Amino acid sequence: MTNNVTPQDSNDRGRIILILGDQLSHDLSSLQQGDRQKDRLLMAEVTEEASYVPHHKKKLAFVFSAMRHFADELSADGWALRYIRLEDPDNSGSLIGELERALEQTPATEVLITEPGEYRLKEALTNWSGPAKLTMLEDSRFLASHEMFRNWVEGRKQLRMEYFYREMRRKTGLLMQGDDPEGGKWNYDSENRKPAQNDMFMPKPVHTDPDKITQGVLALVEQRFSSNFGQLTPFWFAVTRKEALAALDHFVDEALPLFGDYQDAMLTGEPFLYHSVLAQYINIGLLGPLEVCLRAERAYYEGRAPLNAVEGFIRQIIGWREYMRGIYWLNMPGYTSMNFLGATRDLPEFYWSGRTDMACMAAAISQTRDEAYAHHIQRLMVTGNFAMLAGVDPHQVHEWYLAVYADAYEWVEAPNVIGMRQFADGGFLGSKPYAASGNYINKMSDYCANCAYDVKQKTGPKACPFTPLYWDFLIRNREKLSRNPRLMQPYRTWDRMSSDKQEAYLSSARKVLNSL
Ligand code: FAD
Ligand code: DLZ
Ligand code: SF4
Repeated sequence: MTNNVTPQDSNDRGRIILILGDQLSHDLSSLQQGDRQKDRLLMAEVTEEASYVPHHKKKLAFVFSAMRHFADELSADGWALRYIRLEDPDNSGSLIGELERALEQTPATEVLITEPGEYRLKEALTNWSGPAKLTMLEDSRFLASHEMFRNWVEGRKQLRMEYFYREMRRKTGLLMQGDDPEGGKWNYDSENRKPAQNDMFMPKPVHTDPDKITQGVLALVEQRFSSNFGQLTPFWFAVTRKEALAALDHFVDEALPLFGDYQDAMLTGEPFLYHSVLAQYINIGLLGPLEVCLRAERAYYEGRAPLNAVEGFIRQIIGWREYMRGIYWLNMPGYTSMNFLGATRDLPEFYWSGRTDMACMAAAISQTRDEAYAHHIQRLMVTGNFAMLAGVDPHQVHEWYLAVYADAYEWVEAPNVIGMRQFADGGFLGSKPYAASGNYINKMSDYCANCAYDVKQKTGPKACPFTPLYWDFLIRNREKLSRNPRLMQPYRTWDRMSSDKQEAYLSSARKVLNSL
């Protein structure tokens, strides 16, 4: 990748700067290096990007509307911009097709692009041999460059996010007092595991009314993607930087103070609790990860939010988010087809319909359908946990997550799903599979109280399906997992059970699996 391109490098015909749908940042490296007088911008809505997985309708509307608003801002800023809409009759359907069409109509000697977030597109562009030289710039919106991550990885036997996170705290200076972490501890997670009650005040994320542009996009999505998953309206996402900043302010003022305490809680009818609902804005470029963290840090220093909340929030962004990206690029290609546990079951149909008697699954899936959103613990401990316990093919699980969430891009989704969630990478990312029975869900939510199954029953037709599946998962994968030090205890517990009890678990699990 080249970092030092100047306008003088190109000849009189100027350059084309291709801006992707998740690169909607005015400080994007390609825009920073561009020349308003000579260069031309290209943005294109294309079928290929809109259908590499069957994206949720709200995600499609969000991306297209944010792209159109960003294009208007760039034009107002004095850039010459070619914007191709999805409904344009000459639209070739792919980004490369649109690049070639733009070059045919107005030749240029160079194409400038900030590195795409996904391997698939980076490969396609890198291998492109069109009539212009292609220069790819690093994506400086991330806080850890590829080089920094590779250096951090080098020589380590084990990669653990916690140590990477400490590096990132030092690098950014966030919540640091000299060389020491604010408050004396790096991580306050042990304070962040309270279950929530439904009489608590829950701040709702800011709802932005669709303007004319968004209304046009909503009609387009309804017309072109009517059979895609998800509820299109009410549509309330922010689609401009200004609106996303308002959403950030609202989160910091209203929800951040309790973000930490209830980070792992789940509650019927409360899809957002104290979560920020900002990932879609950060991932598309409307907000920068550092500015988001700085706002949260300021709230702490001004006494408006406690340390456990602010540290927890900042860790998700400079820790997990950057770490996931590093893991992705370290392992691509190939990461998305890993299947360490050899799981082959098809994704059950109810992941799309939400029709299941399991109250926790129905809640997580129906809110995913309505909002293109579920918070971390729902993704991790409900839908993802069930898929792993049931032995669902991790690639199908990956494609589901990539499709259904407004914040889903492969660079962040795949490490979360293939690595952290499904253990399909065999422990490259996490030290053990996150397998949990119904007890965990019962402790952290109120779902079980309204479920057709009984979380207290361990076996039999009324038993919570998670519990027999948990044991079945461990036994099914014993050869691959039993040497994992963090799983010794459950295997010892199993071995101490009577054979009748063991058989009761396994036969209950078989019945659940046969019913899927
Ligand atoms: P909050 O709970 O408010 O967290 C604050 C911010 O921290 C988020 O906005 C996000 O930017 C960041 N963050 C938190 N956890 C993670 C994480 N594990 N990895 C990366 N960033 C994190 N996140 C995505 O952005 N896109 C995805 O496609 C995605 N897929 C996931 C799939 C699974 C199976 C799991 C377990 C997690 C996934 N995550 C994904 C991480 C996390 O669930 C979402 O970032 C979060 O739920 C978004 O909601 P929020 O903005 O309210 O987050
Ligand atoms: C997600 C998405 C969608 C739905 N549509 C477009 C599009 O029409 N044009 C575009 O440039 N980008 C789109 N995107 C975002 C891209 O898929 C994203 O840039 C790549 O996956 C790389 O991260
Ligand atoms: Fe989910 Fe089991 Fe609780 Fe039902 S009983 S809500 S299936 S954890």
